[in-house]
Amino acid sequence: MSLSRMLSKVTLFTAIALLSVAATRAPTAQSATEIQVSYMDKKFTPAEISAPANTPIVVKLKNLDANAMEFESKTLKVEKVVAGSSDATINVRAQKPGRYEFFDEYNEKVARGALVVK
Ligand SMILES: [Cu+2]
Repeated sequence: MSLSRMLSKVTLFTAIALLSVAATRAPTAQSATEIQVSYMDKKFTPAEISAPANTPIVVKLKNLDANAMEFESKTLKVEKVVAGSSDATINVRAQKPGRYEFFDEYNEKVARGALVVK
């Protein structure tokens, strides 16, 4: 195949890939599920939260503790430092059904919770 033919194939392939990305993102216009969680004394309340599958999730986190904490989840791919006595909004992408653990990275062993997506 000539180089120019190859390049046009690559361009076409890229265009198709971009279009399919746009197509899969479009239905995400559905409204997000908002969940309130508070944090104090190395505990999340509630420690287990749930959300419907395939819907973006917004975690409204209230750090009631005087110390900063870091909300983190490896499986949800989020992390956010939240100053003491302040609020934060954590945007989580739409997820498949499953159980996703989160924790305060500063107190990872004890300060843990989970998001159950059904
Ligand atoms: Cu971290």
